[in-house]
Amino acid sequence: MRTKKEALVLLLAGGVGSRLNILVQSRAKPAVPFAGIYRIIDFSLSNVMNSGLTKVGVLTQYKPLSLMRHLGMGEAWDFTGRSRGVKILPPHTGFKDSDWYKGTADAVRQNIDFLEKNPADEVILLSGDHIYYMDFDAMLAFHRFKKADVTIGMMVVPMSEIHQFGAGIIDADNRIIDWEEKPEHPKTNLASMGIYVFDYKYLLDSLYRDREEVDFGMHILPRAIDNDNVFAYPFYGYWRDVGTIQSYWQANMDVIRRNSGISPSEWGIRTNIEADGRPADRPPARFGNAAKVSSSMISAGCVIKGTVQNSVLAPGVIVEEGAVVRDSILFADCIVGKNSIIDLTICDKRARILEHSLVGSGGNHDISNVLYPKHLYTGITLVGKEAIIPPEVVI
Ligand code: ADQ
Ligand code: ADP
Repeated sequence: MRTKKEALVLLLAGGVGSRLNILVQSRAKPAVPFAGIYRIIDFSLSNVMNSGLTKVGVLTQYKPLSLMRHLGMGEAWDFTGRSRGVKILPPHTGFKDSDWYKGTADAVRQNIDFLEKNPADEVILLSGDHIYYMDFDAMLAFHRFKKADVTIGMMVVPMSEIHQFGAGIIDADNRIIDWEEKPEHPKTNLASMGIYVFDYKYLLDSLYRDREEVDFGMHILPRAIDNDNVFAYPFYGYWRDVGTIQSYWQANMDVIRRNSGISPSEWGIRTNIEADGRPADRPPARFGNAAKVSSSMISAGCVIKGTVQNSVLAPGVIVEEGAVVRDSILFADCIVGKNSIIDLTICDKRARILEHSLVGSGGNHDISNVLYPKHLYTGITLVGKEAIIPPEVVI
C-alpha cells in the first residue's frame, strides 16, 4: 500500500467573535491574549506543530492585523524550518458586501486554489478559537481505520450548553447517524468541537457540488451524515470554546487552578512572544515589601506593591501600593493606581485605573445589562484598550 501524504491543515481564524465585546474591537478572536503570554490561536497552532504537521493555511477575515503580526512566517511554531511557513490566506472581499465570507465552508471554498495547489489525502479543518490539547495524528489514524469520508472531533458537554454546538447521535461503531446544528430541543449532549478531518477528494467534491452550501455545520455535514461515512472521534480532555466573556474568563481562571486539566506549558504550547513588545527584554516580576500575591500568574516586567488574588497578569502590569486586584485578568502594561480595587474585571492592554477607584465591585451592572443584554450579563466588567479610569470613580 502506498504511504499516505502528509495531511493539509486549514485553520479558520476569521470569525468576528462579537460576544467577546470590546476585546475584539481591534483584533480577531484568535488574536485575543490569553493566560498572560499567549494568544488564543497559539493552542491550535501548537497542536498542529506537536502533531508533526507542517502544511498549514490560516484563513483570516475580520481585523487580521494583530493576528498576522503574531503569526509572522510561523517561526515560533517551527513551521519555517520544516516547510515553507504558515501560509496566511487573506479574505477575498470581492466587489460588494455580499461577496464577503458567508460561512466556514464558503471561506474554504474561496481558497480552493490553495487546496488544489497542495494535494493531500486528508484535510484537517480547525478553528483558531479553542483552548485545548489534541494529537491530530491519532485522529487521522482513527479516520483512516474507519475509512471515513469525514471524521468530527466530538465530546460530551453539559446538556445546558449543547445548544451552542453541533450535536450528533452515534451508533456503537461511532458512526454519526443523526445531526443537528445548534439544536433548540436537543436529543443528545455529544457536541462537535468544530474539528474535522475530511478526505481530500470528498472535501473538494462537496465544495464544488453546491455553492449555496456555505457552512459546514449547517449544510455540508448534515448532507454528508445522511449519505456518506461520517464518524465521531471521541475526545475526553480539556476543551473550551472561549467565545463568551464568561467562558473566556473561566478558562483563564482554570489555568491558575491546579488539577483543572489545562496546562499550556505541559502541553508544549508556544507563542510568538517577540511580536508583543519584546517581553524578552523585560525584567523579572518585582514585588514590593507590602505585596501580597496568592493563586495568581504574574508575568515578566510586572511590579506588584499591592494585593493580587486569583488573577492573571500579563507582562508589564503595575499594581501600586494599597491597590487590590481580585478574580481579574489584566492584559499587558495595565496600571492599577494607589488604593484602587479591581474585582472580577478584564482590562485590555495599557488600560490605566487611576488611584482610589473601584472597578467591578459595588458597581451597578443594571445599566450595562440593558445596553448589551447578550454581552455583559455575566457580572464581569470590561475595560477597553488604553482606557483611562479617572481617580475616585466607581464602576
Ligand atoms: P461556531 O462556533 O458557531 O460553530 P463559526 O462561527 O462558524 O462556528 O466558526 C468556526 C470557526 O471558523 C471559528 O474559528 C471562526 O473564527 C472561524 N470562521 C468563521 N467564519 C469564518 C470566515 N468567514 N473566514 C475564516 N474563518 C471563519 C462551529 C460548528 C459547530 C461546533 C462549534 C464548535 O458549526 O458545529 O459545535 O463550531 O466550537
Ligand atoms: P493587539 O493585542 O491587538 O496586537 P497592541 O495594541 O499591542 O494590540 O498592538 C497594536 C499596535 O500597537 C502594534 O503595532 C504594536 O506594535 C503597537 N504597540 C505595542 N505596544 C505599544 C505601546 N506600549 N504603545 C503604543 N503602541 C504599542
